[in-house]
Parts: sequence; C-alpha cells; structure tokens
Amino acid sequence: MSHSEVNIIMSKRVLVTGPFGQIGSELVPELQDKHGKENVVALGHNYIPDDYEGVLEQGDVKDKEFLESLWEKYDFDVVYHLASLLSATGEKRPDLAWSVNMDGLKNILDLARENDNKVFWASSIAVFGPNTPMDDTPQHTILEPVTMYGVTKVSGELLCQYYNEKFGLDVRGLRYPGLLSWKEKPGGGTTDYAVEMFYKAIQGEKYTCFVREDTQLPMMYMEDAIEGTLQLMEADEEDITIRTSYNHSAISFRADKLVEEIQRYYPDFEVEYEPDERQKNADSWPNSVDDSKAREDWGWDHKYDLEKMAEVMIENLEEKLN
Ligand code: AKB
Repeated sequence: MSHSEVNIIMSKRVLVTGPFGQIGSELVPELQDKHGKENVVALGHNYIPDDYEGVLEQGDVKDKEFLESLWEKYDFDVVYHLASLLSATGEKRPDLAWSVNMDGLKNILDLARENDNKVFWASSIAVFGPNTPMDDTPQHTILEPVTMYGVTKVSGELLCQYYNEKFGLDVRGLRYPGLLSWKEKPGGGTTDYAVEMFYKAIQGEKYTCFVREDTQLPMMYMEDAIEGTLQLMEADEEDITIRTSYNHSAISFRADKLVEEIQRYYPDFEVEYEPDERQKNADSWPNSVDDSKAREDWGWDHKYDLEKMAEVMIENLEEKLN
C-alpha cells in the first residue's frame, strides 16, 4: 500500500464549528496538518476571514436541517464543537446564549449519535460559581454558576455525560481556563483583559482594566490548550473517566501580577483599574483549578508558565503589530 493510500485510510473527516474564534483559528490548522486540508470542514457563521484556506461552509449550529445536509455531504467522523457565546456576551444576550450554546450542542450531539461520531466539546471554568471552593478547585465539586454562559456550560456538560451513558456516544470535553494567544483576539469573554493588556503595552498605550488588580483566575497559553485538546481526543477510550468535562489547568495569576510581568519588557506600561459588570463573573470563578484527573487519565501536562507565556506573547505580538 502506498504512503498516500495509508494516509487516506487513516484520515478522518472532521467538522469544526466556531472555527474562526480564538480556539478554532489555531485548532483548524493543526487538524488540517493532521487529517489533510481537504478533510477538515470549517463551519463559520457571521465572521469568515478573507485569508482562510480550506473547506468552508457557512451556517448556523441552531439550524438542524442545515446541519443534516452537511452530514449528508461530508459524512463526518469527528466533530470539534466550539461555537458558543462567551460569558460577557452571554450576560448581554442571555436568550441567544441559551439557544446557541444549548440547541447548538443538542443538534451536534444528536447528529453525532446517529452517525457514530466522536465529539469534542468546549466547556469552561464558568461552570463553577461563588459556592465552589476557590483554590485548587476539584474536578467533582459544587457547580452553581451565576452567569448564563456558566448555566449553559453546566447543562451542556450534563447533556454530554447523558449521551455517553445512554447512547454510548464518545464525547469528550475540557473546562478551559482563560486562554491567551497572540494570533486571534478573544471576543465577548471575561478573561479577555489578559490578552488586551499585551496589545496595549506593545502599542504604547495605557490600559484601563475592567477587573480589579487582585482578580486571580486560571489561565493558559493557547499552544497548551490546543495540545491538551488533541491529546484528549487521541486518548484511548477506556482511559476517559470523565464525560462531563475535564478540569484543564496551567497557570493562575492576579491581574496586577500580569502587569508586573509585562512591565519587565515595557517598564512604562501603565494600567488603571475600572471594574465593570464583568467583575461579577470573574469573582464567581476559581483562583486555580486542580486538573489531576486529566493528568492521571491521559497524561496532560502544560508547557507554558507565566514567564514563558509572556515572552512568546510579546515576541510574536511585537512582530505582528509593528
Ligand atoms: C470567558 O471569559 O468567558 C471565557 C471562559 C473562561 O470560558 N474565556
């Protein structure tokens, strides 16, 4: 058998929803490398970048008939379901957050079940709430979120677990922390301030931070998040013991500690703190998360600490912005 024939047999047809968001825009190229550009279908909705190279479809995850037509056209094997409204947008548009996050997920799970697919779904630290232990938050703990985004993530986790237990669907998920990347800006989240700080420092501008200086949240460099996602999806099925979503953690820092780190490169960088409604979301989330289950079950380990993350963010953003 030739090398290309082996590749065709091993390649999977992959659907990515939310492909042009913060996670998707870095996950899609990795999946294209792995499975071949022609085998990865990006399902965009409102925003499609002009320079996207690959198989593209445009539509709404809430539209089940449209999704069915995609399955008929491409006969998917694997789905990465990333399309979601985040915490800040979710508070502004709770009805839309519910329908995109819940109806979208249910449609994907139903089609994946009918077609015997494997599914990745993005959960978040937003599943936690003010009654959750704040430090080293365990995998199994109180889940009483106070944001609509968090409500949809807890409900989504339970739905994933239900589809696994009831129908045997191989669905896997991660509770992502705040993600930092220089490639694509986040949008509509609470942890966005961490990325915004880097932009302002490099552009030589003062930053008005929308959370207090003592706000501490779990965070992760995007390369680690992508690595963890692929690792989870490649793990043997019998090693997956969590079907809600795994705690997934790397670093944790206060807003003012990040400022200090950036000031090592930009000593004149100034920040003032003007907390807005997003502070409430941040206050309801943990300081740090215990992800030992992910480490035990499928060997998760992060590579980037605060210093290394800040170094690569600055190095790459300087090149991008200047
Ligand atoms: C947000 O801030 O809404 C997201 C998240 C933590 O899921 N980055």
